[in-house]
Amino acid sequence: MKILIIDDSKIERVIIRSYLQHLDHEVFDAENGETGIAMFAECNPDIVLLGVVMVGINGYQVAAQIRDKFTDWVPIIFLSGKTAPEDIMIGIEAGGDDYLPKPIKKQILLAKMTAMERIAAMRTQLLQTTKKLEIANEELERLATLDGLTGIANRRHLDITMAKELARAKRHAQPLTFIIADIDFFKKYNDHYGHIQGDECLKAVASILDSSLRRPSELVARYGGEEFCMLLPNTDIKNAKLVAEKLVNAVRSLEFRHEGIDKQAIVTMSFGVISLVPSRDVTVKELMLQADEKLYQAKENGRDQWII
Ligand code: GH3
Ligand code: MG
Ligand code: MG
Ligand code: MG
Repeated sequence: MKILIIDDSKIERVIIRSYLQHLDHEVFDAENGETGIAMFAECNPDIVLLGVVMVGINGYQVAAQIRDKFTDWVPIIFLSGKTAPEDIMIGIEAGGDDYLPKPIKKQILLAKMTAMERIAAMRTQLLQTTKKLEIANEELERLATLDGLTGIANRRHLDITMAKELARAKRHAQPLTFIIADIDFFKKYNDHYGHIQGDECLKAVASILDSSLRRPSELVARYGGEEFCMLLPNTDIKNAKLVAEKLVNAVRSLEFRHEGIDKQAIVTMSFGVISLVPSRDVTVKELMLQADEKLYQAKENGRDQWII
């Protein structure tokens, strides 16, 4: 342990040093409060042994300043000839952890130091555990935003982001584009290839949609089943059309065979697109319904296309 002794009596400092001498401690000492505080910052002690009556600032003030300036807790034990109950009270209230009357008995000092060391070790362990929990919590929070199968954003994250982005678009009177996409004839795909391969297809589709929209503000989420949503802040109709065309082609470019339809067929997707500068009364639900309506039209119109 690193031990800092702050006491203006040289004899006292020498005596305490002698008590600690044969133990494996590194001992620093200061002859007044000001030097003691400076030394505290410098040597980063594990424990402070602090006199009370000193020239300049007294021990109570030293303890209070240490507690005030340094957030990390270090045990402080007062060593003082002032032993009235109120002295002890003041010392503890100032930030001390224990209070030993002078003349100091070696065994008592060492025993009290051991107790403080134990508390400090428990505290360190607790801080480490807290840190680990914080990291684990962050990871859990991140995982809670992801879809288990495809690894892209999930419905929950989509709902939260949509509410936020809709509010932002309203606030800044900016355009917002929202897209719902649905794989064409996916039931037939599952029927033909089985659900395991169906899942592979979902992963590939999610991945190509996700990598087609790379701006940090753009969100691709799995809405559920074989339906995906895309949210593009600050994107107007003109750009929305370009994006939709790009997405239709991106899914085609996977060239995922779909013999459940016919020998030459590949997996395609239909997209319902809406783009608007939202007025104050527009809701997330309305955006969803409108995009869904466009998606329905794309399906009716022969699939493998976008409708805005
Ligand atoms: P349409 O072109 O009209 O969209 O036809 P569709 O067959 O794709 O539409 P429908 O909604 O009837 O079928 C969706 C299918 O998606 C049914 C379901 O078995 C499948 N599906 C939903 N979630 C999953 C999943 O997580 N994994 C797999 N493999 N299939 C899924
Ligand atoms: Mg569907
Ligand atoms: Mg469907
Ligand atoms: Mg479908």
